[in-house]
Amino acid sequence: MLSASRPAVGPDGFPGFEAHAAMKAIDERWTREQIAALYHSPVLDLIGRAGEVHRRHHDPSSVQVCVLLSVKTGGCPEDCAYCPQAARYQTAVEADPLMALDDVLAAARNARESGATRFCMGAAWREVKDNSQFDRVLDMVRGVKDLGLEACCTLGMLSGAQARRLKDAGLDAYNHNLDTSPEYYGEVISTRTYDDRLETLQHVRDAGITVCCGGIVGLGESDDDRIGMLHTLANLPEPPESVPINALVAVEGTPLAERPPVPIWDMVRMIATARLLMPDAMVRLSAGRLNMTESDQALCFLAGANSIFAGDKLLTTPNPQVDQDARMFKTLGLKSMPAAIPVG
Ligand code: SAM
Ligand code: DTB
Ligand code: SF4
Repeated sequence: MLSASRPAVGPDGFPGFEAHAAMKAIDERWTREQIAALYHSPVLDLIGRAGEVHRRHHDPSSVQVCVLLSVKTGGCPEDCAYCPQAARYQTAVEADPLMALDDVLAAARNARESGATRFCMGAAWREVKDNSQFDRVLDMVRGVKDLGLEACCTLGMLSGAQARRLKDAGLDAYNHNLDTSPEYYGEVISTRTYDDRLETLQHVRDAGITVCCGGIVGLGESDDDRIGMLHTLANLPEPPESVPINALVAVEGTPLAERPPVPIWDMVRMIATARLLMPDAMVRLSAGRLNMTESDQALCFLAGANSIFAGDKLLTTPNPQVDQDARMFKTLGLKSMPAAIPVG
């Protein structure tokens, strides 16, 4: 089923993968063993190889700037252990109902003026319901598209029909993260399953919306769990166009509040391995940049990251200031990428 798009050999320049690749089952583009070999290779070598692949598939000086907006905040019935928006944890996040259309479009206009080309709207929902709130989100998508921005939503689980309505409204991308490996998922979330996530991803794909799917480093998962998540992503029937790699933002009141910060080398290994497995994807250095120095982030760009979320807030947690990112772009010689998806 997947053999058509399966590469005959491993990542360009990695010797010793040919025989292994030829022996693999046809429904698997990448084996866990291959991914583990990449992930565990000496880190400078891994960065170098990923950088080569990055340069072959993308302009390495171009970084897409995305802006997030929480259009419906907090009060979520799910129990994701990392999330400050889950109603069951006592966090500083205050629940807010679905924003008014005009306020969302004003934020999108600001995002465009600050140089962003992709606008991502998040809602703290378990799933989308067919009601007037969904109708309003569809209007938000139409409005964001009219501004010439790529439009992305992350709203929880979706049916096939809901995905088609989002597509008809002009949605470019849907973010729905797998977060971790299938084995570790139950340690982090109990109110839905990995298969629920995969089902929504399939609805998104079937509707012709591009898939944005990644995960979080620092949940207490093992290297094997990180490899397991990348294995799932790289072997989806079609790999995601967009892969956000988040470092956990440990928020007081959540069960993961005391998790130690993620070592930068773990982020680098995840990003570089994702880049090698999914050469054409946008690999997004997502949550957690506030704890990273400029040089930490430079390592992530060298390893193949080519997008960030900008603006002083992610969904509910702080993010570097816009002028700080502007200085970083100048120092590193990076430029803001035009919209990757044709707009208008
Ligand atoms: N409710 C929807 C859902 O879960 O799909 C959409 C919003 S949810 C906040 C979007 C993603 O943000 C999650 O899948 C998770 O990967 C990421 N996220 C949430 N809290 C985070 C945290 N504290 N640190 C890092 N990433 C986080
Ligand atoms: C993704 O993978 N990371 C973004 C976006 N997709 C929606 C969200 C990060 C949220 C971090 C915690 C917060 O600010 O609430
Ligand atoms: Fe709800 Fe999404 Fe947070 Fe989970 S990650 S608690 S589904 S808002």
